[in-house]
Amino acid sequence: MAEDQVHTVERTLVLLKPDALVRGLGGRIISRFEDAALKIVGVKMKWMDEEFTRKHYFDLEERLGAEVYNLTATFMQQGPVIALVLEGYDAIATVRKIVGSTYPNQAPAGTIRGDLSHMSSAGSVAVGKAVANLVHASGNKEEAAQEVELWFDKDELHEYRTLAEIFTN
Ligand code: IDP
Repeated sequence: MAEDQVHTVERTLVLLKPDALVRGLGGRIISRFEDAALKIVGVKMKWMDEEFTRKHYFDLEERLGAEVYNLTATFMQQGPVIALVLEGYDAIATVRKIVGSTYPNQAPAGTIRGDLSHMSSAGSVAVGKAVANLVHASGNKEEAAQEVELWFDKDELHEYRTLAEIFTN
């Protein structure tokens, strides 16, 4: 079997950003992950502060500049977020596919960002607003490991079998 056909069970971090919660979209967004057989193994609600935001987006300023970092940090601290650890086959790439690309106007229909973002969410440095794209999802294996560790203690992550796992094992 070619390496790219080997599917492994992974864990990834998802944040429902403040815009998702104020719009009452939490349940619908979580359902999309559950529909794709991603299992919730950790969940918490948190109000991010400056120090924690810096830890979470530790490389954003270097990647996209101070203005994008500052807009994003302010946006993320406007309200609480829900953090989830999702587990499943190829969870990191699967979640990114379900979430869609960063800029809502470029995210395809069928993705969370493509379907549920408002036009007014298309922020930019020019208009002085962060891109309000509802969800954060770890970008790769290294980021997923770092982010899960940042957000959750080991005893906050849970092991159990879904009905599908019980029937197939
Ligand atoms: P991602 O969330 O799709 O992985 P990143 O490049 O890691 O995208 O950017 C982190 C977050 O910063 C984005 O989700 C978005 O909320 C915000 N952001 C990214 N680029 C811009 C921009 O050009 N203007 C304003 N906010 C931005």
